[in-house]
Amino acid sequence: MSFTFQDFPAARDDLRADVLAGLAAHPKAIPPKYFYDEAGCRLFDAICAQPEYALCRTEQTLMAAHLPDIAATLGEVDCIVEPGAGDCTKVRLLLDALRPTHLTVIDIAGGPLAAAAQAVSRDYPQLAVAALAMDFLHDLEAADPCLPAGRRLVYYPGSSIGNFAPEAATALLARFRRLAGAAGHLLIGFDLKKDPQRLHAAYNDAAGVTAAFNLNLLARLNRELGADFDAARFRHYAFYNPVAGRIEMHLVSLAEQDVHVAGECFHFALGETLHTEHSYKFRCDEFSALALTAGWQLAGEWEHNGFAVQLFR
Ligand code: AVI
Repeated sequence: MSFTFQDFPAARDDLRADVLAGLAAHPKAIPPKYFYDEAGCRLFDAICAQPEYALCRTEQTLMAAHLPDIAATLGEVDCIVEPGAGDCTKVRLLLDALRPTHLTVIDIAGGPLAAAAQAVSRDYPQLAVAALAMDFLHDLEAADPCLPAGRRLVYYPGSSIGNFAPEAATALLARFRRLAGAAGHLLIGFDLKKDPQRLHAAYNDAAGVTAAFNLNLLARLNRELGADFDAARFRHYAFYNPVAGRIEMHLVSLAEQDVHVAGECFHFALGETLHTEHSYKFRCDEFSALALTAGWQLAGEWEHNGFAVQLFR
């Protein structure tokens, strides 16, 4: 059994600078990666358990059903790399099916990542596990020297790619292409376009968990940047925009108000929005075309109940 942990503090994101720039922009916006403090991670897990938000359950079902076929299409894999691996649950299924010699998991939350990766290492004694604490959006390339040569598989499940605008998504896929190397593959999961009512419901669950997840961002800014947001004066607002093919998530100001963040004052007009997330939905042909522009060739495709997984080489 081998387990290594490497910290890349220089590659960490900068909450203060990003939030101040986002609040000074028009319209105001904060990158969705800042949802995921400890409470945000717990709330996201709770979202995945809501009856309206089927995305995570559907991907699990799809993977379990099609794994033998996915493995057969992939062939031999030496190393699996998972950016944004979180608690390393999803990759376990792949380890069982593909039996690689190496696993590299990457996440910005170093503590939880190290614990999860160590548990994987205990359960798979033949596997060399490396955990890299870094913000891969800043510095994915720093992971390259930590990976063994050979057939690499980049695994990016959960429709996380949908949280990037098309240009940024293409750029990230191109970086995955370089990281995978000439013999490498990409296995990626994404949410499909479907009945807008179903999409709308998924981001407006009856229990209000998605609303709490969205508003938790303000609590995080109050705690970590000494801000004075009053969450009761903002409304969670999420809707499907069929023209852009995305869910848009906002916090709408219910009053004219001033908010102080890290010593700076920001004015919100009544009804002004703080944009917190885009969640793009795709058709299969749309997504493979996007990946093609990033240098990936479609090698396989599996679909289940409004969710898809595509394999690229
Ligand atoms: C992580 N990501 C794929 C989720 C999504 O559906 O875009 C985040 C989320 N936001 C609200 N609900 C879930």
